[in-house]
Amino acid sequence: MRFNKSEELFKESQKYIPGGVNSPVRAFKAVGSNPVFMQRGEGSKLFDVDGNEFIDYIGSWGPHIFGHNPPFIKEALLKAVENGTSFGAPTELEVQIAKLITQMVPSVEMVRMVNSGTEATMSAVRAARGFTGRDKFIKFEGCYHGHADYFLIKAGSGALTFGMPTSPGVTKGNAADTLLADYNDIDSVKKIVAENKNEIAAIIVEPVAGNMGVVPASKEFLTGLRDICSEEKIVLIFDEVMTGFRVAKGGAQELYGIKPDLSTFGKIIGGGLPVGAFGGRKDIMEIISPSGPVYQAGTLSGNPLAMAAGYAGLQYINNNPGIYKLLEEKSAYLEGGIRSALHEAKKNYAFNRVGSMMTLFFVEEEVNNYKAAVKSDTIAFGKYFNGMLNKGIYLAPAQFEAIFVSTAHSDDDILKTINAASEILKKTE
Ligand code: HOZ
Repeated sequence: MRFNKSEELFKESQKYIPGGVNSPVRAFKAVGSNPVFMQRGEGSKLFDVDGNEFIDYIGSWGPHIFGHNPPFIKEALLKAVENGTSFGAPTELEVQIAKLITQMVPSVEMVRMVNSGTEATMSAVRAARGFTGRDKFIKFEGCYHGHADYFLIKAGSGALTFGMPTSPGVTKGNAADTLLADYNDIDSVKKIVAENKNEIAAIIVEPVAGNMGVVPASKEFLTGLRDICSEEKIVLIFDEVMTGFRVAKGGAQELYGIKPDLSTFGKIIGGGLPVGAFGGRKDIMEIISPSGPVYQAGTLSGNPLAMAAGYAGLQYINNNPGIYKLLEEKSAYLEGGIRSALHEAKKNYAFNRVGSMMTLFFVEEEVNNYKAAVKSDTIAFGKYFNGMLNKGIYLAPAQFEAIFVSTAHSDDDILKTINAASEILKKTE
């Protein structure tokens, strides 16, 4: 494959944009190559500026559960744009989407729209702090909740990929209120809670971690968190920015049967447009301005274009519950094929999957937390990634990320992916 035009654009972009990209992971730094500049997405495919075609497993990092540019979302957007792009005033659509979310995710009694997952998580923590009158919160090593200062402490995703899980620019004061526990280790949480009695506002967790690669929480762990939060009057926040409407209609909380106090969403909720949301118990949500004193605002929040795309997507999911069975079948087919390819290549790498989110870890031991994930051979992963890219398979360009299957991936797409993996894994030392 040739990437001449992408190479040229990357040279040019580095003059004007830090690192040449508007978000770090997409720079391909972690896999020792340069980013591919994309031009168009359709169904399961992405097409780049050099005319190359890829089977895409990033799906804009999760939102494209139906593949790129599904007709019903495109139609909804085109219709909405006829009426204008932004009002900074309430619309009927905001009421409809809020109502639909509360129906699809029963723990969400009230919801506030924002513009990204980062805004959702930072607002949820602020709400929890305002509600409890406490400052500290617990997060887990390797979990990523966006880039607000106090989350960038032992964070996942790009922060972990680029070896800066704790970011410069975060003040000691900010860091002091972030308490770190080990994912899937309830004793580490109990210890911190005992040492900080009546000082912890919230525990925030990805119920299926997606930002140290895919690492599911055990049911016992999440149940343990629920019990501790109820006993200690701590607000339990599920960060479902990746898992919401992706692993089940009601998100990971439906899969596990556990009700958080607050949840955060992003990705699918905007149908591919920049949207996030946080919601949950009415008594907590009513602390948010203007019904309560905790300030939270945004001119573009509930933007009519974003709401139109998001509502079309959520309605489709709500009316077609069969899509999760379809996603499971496609994803299981891909998992089975990759596992066979690993077996043929005599590699015993860990493969974690929850529904249509998955990660192949280049480490021959079970990955159930951050410490295990970071043992992965990222050099070998880089070789695998570049080998797959050259065969037209577009994976997440970092070990500590998820790949996503959409309803648009055909059996033929998946078979091509398995065949490519089988060839590349045999060559990857
Ligand atoms: N936060 C995304 C990965 N979990 C990366 C988004 C991007 O770089 O575009």
